[in-house]
Amino acid sequence: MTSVLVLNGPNLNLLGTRQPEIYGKTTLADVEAMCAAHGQTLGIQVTCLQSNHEGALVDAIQDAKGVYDGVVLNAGAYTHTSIALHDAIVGVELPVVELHLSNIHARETFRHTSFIAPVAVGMICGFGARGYILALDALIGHLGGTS
Ligand code: CA2
Repeated sequence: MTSVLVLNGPNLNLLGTRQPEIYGKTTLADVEAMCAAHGQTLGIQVTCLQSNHEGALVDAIQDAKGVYDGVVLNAGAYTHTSIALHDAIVGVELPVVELHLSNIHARETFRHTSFIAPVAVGMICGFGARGYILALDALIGHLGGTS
């Protein structure tokens, strides 16, 4: 069975608690439940992880090799800073779909740069929590599935 890791980075555990005008009212638990339910619809296994720590995210990407077929990654603010995450993605040679709740290109200029984008299959941003569903569909389509 196709297996996908949905990996969320720093502060995304706060989803739904603050800044709903930017990130919506959906909690991380809601997002993870949505991903699991959509995985069932697609007939794939979805595992969700979140960490506030860059090294733990690097470990999760490295550990994904041989376990998962691809990764949906919302690296949070590390998107804009982390060469380590960029290198980890290159290192594992797994397809990664970059995902952001907000439209990072319509926000502060420091959010316009992504160290993930050059090594991702593609990016989905600006569609809120629904973006996770779109990202799963995009990843399964990329892997040769039906979506
Ligand atoms: O739009 C996204 O998904 C982001 O990855 C979210 C990051 C931000 O640094 C990126 O530029 C874009 C921030 C996640 C913080 O989430 C919070 C949610 C509620 C309250 C406080 C933070």
